[in-house]
Amino acid sequence: MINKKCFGCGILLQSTAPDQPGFLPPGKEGAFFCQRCYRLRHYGRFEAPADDETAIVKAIEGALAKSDLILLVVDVFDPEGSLPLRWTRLLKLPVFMVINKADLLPARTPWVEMPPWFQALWNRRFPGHDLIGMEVLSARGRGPERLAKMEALKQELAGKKVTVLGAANVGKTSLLTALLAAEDKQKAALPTVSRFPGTTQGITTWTLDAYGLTIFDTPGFQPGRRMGDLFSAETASRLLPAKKLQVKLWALPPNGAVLGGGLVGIWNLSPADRTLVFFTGEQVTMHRSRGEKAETLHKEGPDWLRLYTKGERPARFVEEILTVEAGEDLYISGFGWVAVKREAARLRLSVPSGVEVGTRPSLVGRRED
Ligand SMILES: Nc1nc2c(ncn2[C@@H]2O[C@H](COP(=O)(O)OP(=O)(O)OP(=O)(O)O)[C@@H](O)[C@H]2O)c(=O)[nH]1
Ligand SMILES: [Mg+2]
Repeated sequence: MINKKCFGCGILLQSTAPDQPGFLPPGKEGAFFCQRCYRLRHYGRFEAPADDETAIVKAIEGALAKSDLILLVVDVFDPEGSLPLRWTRLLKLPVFMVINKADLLPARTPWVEMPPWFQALWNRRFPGHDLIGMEVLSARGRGPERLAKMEALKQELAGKKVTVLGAANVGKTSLLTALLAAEDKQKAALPTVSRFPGTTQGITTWTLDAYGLTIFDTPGFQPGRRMGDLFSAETASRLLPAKKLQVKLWALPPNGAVLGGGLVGIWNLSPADRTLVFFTGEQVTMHRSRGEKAETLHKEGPDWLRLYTKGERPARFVEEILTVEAGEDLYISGFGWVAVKREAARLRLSVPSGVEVGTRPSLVGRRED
């Protein structure tokens, strides 16, 4: 044991067991990053984290015990997946919500529409827990506006000890990096961020002296009901939008279907055409079809359609028939959503078993049509 934590992911470093977490080759004991972080940062090669959810929750509780405040990070692409009910037991301190990845929203969507929408979801999920503040931002990116947001957030949090909490891949470490960026830190001394869930493995502690602010970054666990949670880290990373959401509008005839990534099938069971707007990550192939052809394509997931790594085909799909009112979304956690325009639509949905789906008031696009 070297008795020092990896700067990148927070794991305790050691030089004795190459196949165990936190390994640093002998002779490299002075390095800041474990071998896993080194490979991830330099070659983009990801090795799954060792800890299970119980160990992660224990580590998070340790950080919470030293904190005044929770900085809860949620991903604008997957509000429901970012707010699993299982958070309830961790919400022991005042909560400040950061709605991250706002850059993914269509250009015409005003960011100011997000806080009231997320506040309503929060109230439905965690009644009795108050939010002490909310901020919409993009942890990734550049520009003076982003710097101003980070400055405002640091002032808001000044003098506090803060635990950053959130599901895997929502951008906790990216937010921390953005907060540290203006502090003149070298890139090489910043924590590891990646498109794979499970990057951060232990608690890392950061201080911003000018603000009397201490930040604990934490590992995120996979809540289990997001699409990516059912697959390998590689497939999960492909579901993650890296740039503005792919928005596709279709007038779907009766019995017409839209298929996505070999993962989602949606059929229009309404008696007439329905206008549906699909929001997904840019790597999801969407395809319109109908009849027997649609059933076969969805069932077989041909190479050109499927997003998941070959061999990862879900064992079981479940079907649901539901009515989505005009002005509502049908959300598929971790995959995206379908906004229904003008008239209510009766839809048949097929998704891998275990994924959270449901209807909600439209998140964006109220003036998209
Ligand atoms: N488009 C966009 N992507 C972001 C933003 N913030 C983070 N990401 C991306 O989301 C992915 C996950 O970011 P991380 O900061 O590693 O997420 P995390 O919550 O720390 O994840 P774990 O450590 O696995 O719990 C990376 O690919 C980031 O580049 C953002 O504001 N906009
Ligand atoms: Mg992280």
